[in-house]
Amino acid sequence: MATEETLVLVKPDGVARGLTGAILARIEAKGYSLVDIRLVEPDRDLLERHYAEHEGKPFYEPLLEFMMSGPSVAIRLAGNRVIEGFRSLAGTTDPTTAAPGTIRGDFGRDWGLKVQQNLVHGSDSAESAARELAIWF
Ligand code: DAT
Ligand code: MG
Repeated sequence: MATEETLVLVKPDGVARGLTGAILARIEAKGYSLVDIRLVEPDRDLLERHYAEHEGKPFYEPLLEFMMSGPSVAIRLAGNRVIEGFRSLAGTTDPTTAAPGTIRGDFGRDWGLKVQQNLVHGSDSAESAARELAIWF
């Protein structure tokens, strides 16, 4: 049993579209535990730290602008292999090709935008989770 914690974000598109409850319902139905939850309006400094690995990529500036366009719901989530498990629930990055049954596959839209408005973030490793949780909480 490998109980872990991960950072989940319901991003500004998810909050603005009123999908926070639907996304939380899937997380709870899976059996993961909400350890902490808060509404955050991140500033540029926070987002530069969160997305440091993407600095310089073509979608970096649009990504930061999008993430500053409204509040996100930040969740400290715990569970057995939750890091991998939540990313599986979320689906692949591009909502156009994310599998049906996943959050991004079921709710994500293809607007042909410069940045993927794909509803959620989930940490991609134990190292990322520890780093990101310290940034958002
Ligand atoms: P993920 O959120 O699936 O971990 P990521 O870490 O590679 O994906 O990228 C962070 C975010 O940046 C992602 O959720 C949406 C945006 N993004 C990534 N790749 C992109 C691309 N090729 N075009 C537009 N936006 C992109
Ligand atoms: Mg990522």
